[in-house]
Amino acid sequence: MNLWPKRFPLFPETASRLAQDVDQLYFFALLVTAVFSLLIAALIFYFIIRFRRRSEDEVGQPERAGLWLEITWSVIPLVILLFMFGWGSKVFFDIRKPPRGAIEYYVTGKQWMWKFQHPEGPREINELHVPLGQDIKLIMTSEDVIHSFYVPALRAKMDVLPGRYTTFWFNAEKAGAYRLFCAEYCGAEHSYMRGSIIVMEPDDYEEWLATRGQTTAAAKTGADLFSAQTCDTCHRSDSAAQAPILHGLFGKEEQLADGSLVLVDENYLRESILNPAAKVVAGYNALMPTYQGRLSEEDLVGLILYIKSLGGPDSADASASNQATTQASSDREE
Ligand SMILES: [Cu+2]
Repeated sequence: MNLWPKRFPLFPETASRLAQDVDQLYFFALLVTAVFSLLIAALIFYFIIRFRRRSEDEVGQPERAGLWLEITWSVIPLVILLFMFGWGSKVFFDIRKPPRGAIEYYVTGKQWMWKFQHPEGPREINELHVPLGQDIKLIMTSEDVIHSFYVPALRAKMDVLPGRYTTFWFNAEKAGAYRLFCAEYCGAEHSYMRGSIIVMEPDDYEEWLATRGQTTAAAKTGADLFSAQTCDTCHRSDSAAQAPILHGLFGKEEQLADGSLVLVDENYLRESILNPAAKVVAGYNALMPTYQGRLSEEDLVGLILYIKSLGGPDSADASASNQATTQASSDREE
């Protein structure tokens, strides 16, 4: 239920339901602040007049507020603030937690541009075309300094950090072009580091994809790189394997040599490629050389996509996860 008008003057557009949620919370906080400010200001004026000094020799008597009055003015604000806290937490977690099955796009920030990698293969700079009404998850990293991915129409932003992946998600409800800004000062041309998110009707998006020359799926590029870098010498599925089998690995919990568990996600894969000795899986020797400085951010994304395409712990058939991106929002729990 949306209690608020669709569009506020002086406000950027709202392109998603989460953006509306943020606005509702924001306006509720504004309303509470305004009501209490006016109430307190009005009472101050009332008391100034009501309890004014009436003669030259009048001496004030100290007043003690009644217990119930004190309890009332403590408990009512407490309830209102806790309500705002609860509501704010709900919106915060909704923003931070991408739904399962969201379509995954990779974003690389760089002084001073945004680079995008579609799961279907196309790459874009400073423009990202996405379909309407789908859960879109962005997996983001930086090639140099800290940037921040900010789309005012989505009312959310996320820092983009070198050396790790952060995520951002949205589900656009309205087709159109929305401005993207870098919201973290990142050097001389920071203010030029902007772009647009172009939300298209699903049919138009398919058409747009078809016009892109490069149609090699990003996972395929990763697979080529995987053999070019001879990763397959050790990561193989027969008995000669010197290294963990990558089929069905993504999303699994692996036991490390020291007995601790690690979730195989993008950040773990990235660390294991660049700094293989950091978290060695139990039962294997630390044989793998580091690929630090030998792979670009795009190469890393390709390799991670390839490993993801080999399936996770729940996929009976490893190749099934290749289709995961196409069913996208169908299995999203609301
Ligand atoms: Cu930046």
